[in-house]
Amino acid sequence: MEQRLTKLRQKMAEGHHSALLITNLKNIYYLTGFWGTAGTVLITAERQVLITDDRYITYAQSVVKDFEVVSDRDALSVVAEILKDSRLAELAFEDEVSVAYYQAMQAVLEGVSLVPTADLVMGLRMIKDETEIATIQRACQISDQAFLDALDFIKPGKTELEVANFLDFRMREMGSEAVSFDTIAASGYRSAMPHGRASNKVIEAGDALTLDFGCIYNHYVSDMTRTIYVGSVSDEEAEIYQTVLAANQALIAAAKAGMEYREFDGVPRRVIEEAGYGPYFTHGIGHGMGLDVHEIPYFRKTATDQIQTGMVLTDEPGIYLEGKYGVRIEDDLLITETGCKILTLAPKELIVI
Ligand SMILES: [Mn+2]
Repeated sequence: MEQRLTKLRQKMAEGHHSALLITNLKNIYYLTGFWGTAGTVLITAERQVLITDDRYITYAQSVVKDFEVVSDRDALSVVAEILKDSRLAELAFEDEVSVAYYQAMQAVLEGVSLVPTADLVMGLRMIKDETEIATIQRACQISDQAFLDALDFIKPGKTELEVANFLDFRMREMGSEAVSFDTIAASGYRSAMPHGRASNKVIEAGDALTLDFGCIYNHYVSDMTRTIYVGSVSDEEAEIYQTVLAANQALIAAAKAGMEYREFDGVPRRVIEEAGYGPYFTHGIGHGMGLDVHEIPYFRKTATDQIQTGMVLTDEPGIYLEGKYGVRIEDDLLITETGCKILTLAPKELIVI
């Protein structure tokens, strides 16, 4: 954690920021170890202060090591005082704050010039350290096992919600604290909806079933997708499945540090285009993940930034034939110097149950 603070101060210096206000609660957790709903962090060259309230103070004092911890429900007034004492007239802040919060800053921090910043802490969070990787790996193991167990549970006659609840419950039984997002269980024609949240639809023999789910383990997420077939699979569905799988695997074979963002998206997309299904792959290839299930980087077709060692990225190509069915296969990849390591290890061969 100390290293994270040192790196952040370097970035502050590069941007000529003498004081930085952090309000994103996950960024606060990343820097301090404090996890709560009331937290504000101020960092200057000499001081680092976490301001919370009385509900959290005992906990905060026990977990936060390198920060001054203050309890005050009026955090911005505390910030104003510190800036005044330190003779600082400028405050950088995270540009994701609400308009209402910005107006409160203007009112309480009168005379202080407010400088919006983007991705200062998120930029650090993009590269995972060993502890973070081990935690994400555990989250992935839990979702892998839940998927394997669900294969015995899924039968014609069950509803999508029953399957989603099964997955969610199994992941909690194995030590996860929550799901990463509302579990997607989309069967039959609904599998053509990339984000078909579980519904009361009954799963029937002959349905494709796409399950996109993940868990939160010690604050870090997993995010995986598998498509399986109930009872039988048609030739066209099998062809689409093999195409999506080939795209997913082409990226696994090619991904390594130094690859441009546009290639990270382009390599698997070309596999689908060459098979004639280009127009039916309607979303991006993936995203970064960690404390958030969607975090930088994202992959635009023109971006020439390079992926880096220590990024954890999803590889999730899909093909969706509206009104008929769809396929998506999603893995979580750790980028390394020479390639990538697959963190989600649930089977990917075409499964008919
Ligand atoms: Mn995803």
